[in-house]
Amino acid sequence: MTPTSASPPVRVMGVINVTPDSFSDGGRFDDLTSAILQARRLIAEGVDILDIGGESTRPGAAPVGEDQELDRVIPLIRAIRAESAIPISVDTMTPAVARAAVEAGATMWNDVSALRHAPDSLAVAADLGCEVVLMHMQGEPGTMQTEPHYDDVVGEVAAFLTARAEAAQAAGVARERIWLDPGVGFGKHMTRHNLPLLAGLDRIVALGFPVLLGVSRKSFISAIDGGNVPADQRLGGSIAGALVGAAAGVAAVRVHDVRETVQALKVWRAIAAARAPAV
Ligand code: HH2
Repeated sequence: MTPTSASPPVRVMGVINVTPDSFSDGGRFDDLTSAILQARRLIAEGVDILDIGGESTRPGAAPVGEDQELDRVIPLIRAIRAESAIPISVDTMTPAVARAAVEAGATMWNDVSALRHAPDSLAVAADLGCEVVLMHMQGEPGTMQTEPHYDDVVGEVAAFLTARAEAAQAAGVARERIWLDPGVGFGKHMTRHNLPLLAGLDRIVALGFPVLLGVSRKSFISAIDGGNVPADQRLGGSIAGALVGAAAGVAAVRVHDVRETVQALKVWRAIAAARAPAV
């Protein structure tokens, strides 16, 4: 997709994991003070949305109890909201955490289970009236990378997301509040599934909902680049993925490196707009 001066810029969602074990920033922001400083830093770097998570979803991560998840995310959301109007998303599969987060000032529920994790997820999302991200995942976080299988990964992800968007609307979630996310790395073979999915992103965008894309620092970048690249050295691949998303028309990218991504998207947009015919 070639942007014009009229197309909205791709938004940048900055990740803050208040966890000891997230795959790339685990342990860095798991006390309130360092998490608040990181939020301020990402805001200064031009972030559009902050995504706050209190439970790692990496394969094999230990599940976290509801009370612990609340203790991790709610004070941070409150503290950010006390000093900024920045949109805040909460990355959780637990309806009670989403509810408390929205009460504390979050505006979006980012659910990697696409509102399937708890029996009341759909009803709570409808009741909260916030924006909701429905993400595709094959299997459960603990085991999803064991043997993922697809006959047609783009078609199956698109069909799943369509069905979840329909279920959300049937439960009372307003259509204009629904976002879709293809779930790169969630129950997908490193290259055989993630790469065709990224190459076919335009088909997910064509479903007609804003699309959020998360490729930042993910393992497939290391797999392509020799197989042994630590998470904090995957910036080049992360930016390549963000630009592929931008070209396919995603509405937002979920990233750890905000400043660099904001700059890459600005440059991409300026060049692409210069190529568009004058109107
Ligand atoms: N990826 C991660 C977590 N949440 N949410 C959405 N919507 N899309 C994603 O691609 C996505 C997500 C995994 O990344 P991270 O939060 O850095 O790691 P961890 O799950 O280990 O906390």
